[in-house]
Amino acid sequence: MHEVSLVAFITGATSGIGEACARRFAEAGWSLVLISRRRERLEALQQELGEQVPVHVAPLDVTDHDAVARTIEALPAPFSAVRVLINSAGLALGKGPAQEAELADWHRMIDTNITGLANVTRLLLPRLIATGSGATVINIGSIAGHTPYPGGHIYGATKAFVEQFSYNLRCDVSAEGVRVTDLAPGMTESEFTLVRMKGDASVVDDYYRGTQALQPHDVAEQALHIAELPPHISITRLEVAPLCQQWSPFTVLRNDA
Ligand code: NDP
Ligand code: 8X3
Repeated sequence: MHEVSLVAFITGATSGIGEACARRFAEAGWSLVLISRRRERLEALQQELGEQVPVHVAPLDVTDHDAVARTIEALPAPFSAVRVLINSAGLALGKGPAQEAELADWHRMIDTNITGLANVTRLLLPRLIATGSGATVINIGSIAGHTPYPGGHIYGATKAFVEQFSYNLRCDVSAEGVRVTDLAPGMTESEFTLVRMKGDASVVDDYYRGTQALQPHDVAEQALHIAELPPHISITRLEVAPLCQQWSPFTVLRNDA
């Protein structure tokens, strides 16, 4: 096995932005701890990236506090000095208006994007603080946390949580040498839309049609840049969107239509 170097702990590592971060950090020589629910994908990644760097994988659901605690507690010694945490596990469910949304979908977004992120962050903080200078938490927020849009309801609100939590966390841990960033992407082509549309691939093709959306590796490049900055530089929030994605003008509802 290769010698364990800087360790990046990445959630949501089996797809999209998290997977791209795993690949990009491995390319840059970082050792990896990879977290997600789908065991086969994690093991395939371990086999592939393990050719380059040491990789430890743990299949788990970030909403399961006890499983997260057990996994962090049981990290093999070489992987326990974590320098970077990337919280990428997350999802949106549904695109219809709030009044037609499934309440169960709202709960799942809150559980994953808020509770799951809080579980991993709180339980890993002692390790990041022990690493000290240069340690970094990169929370994958979203432009949806800042900019409202129809159908964004709970999803956007969970990402507003990610933004504010990142700022508040920074207040507490910067004296310990730990940096915190809200890395907020716009439209990124991944399994995100397939998950949001509950497996309806026809909607996915239509959504990305005629666009040049961000690719997960575009976001991973930003994450690596943030992690490898000199320890005195802290990017508080970085919003990155494809050029093709634009704000809307205000919509005015008229009663004479
Ligand atoms: P993907 O659907 O491609 O990836 C999501 C990842 O999260 C998967 O690896 C999935 O793995 C994991 N995951 C989901 N739920 C859980 C859970 N309960 N426990 C552990 N892992 C979980 O989407 P993206 O890569 O695009 O999304 C990553 C993050 O980026 C999300 O937080 C999303 O909100 C955010 N984002 C995405 C944008 C986009 O347009 N794609 C834009 C802005 C932000 P598994 O199923 O194996 O558990
Ligand atoms: C996902 C980005 O634009 O689909 O966070 O809401 S968007």
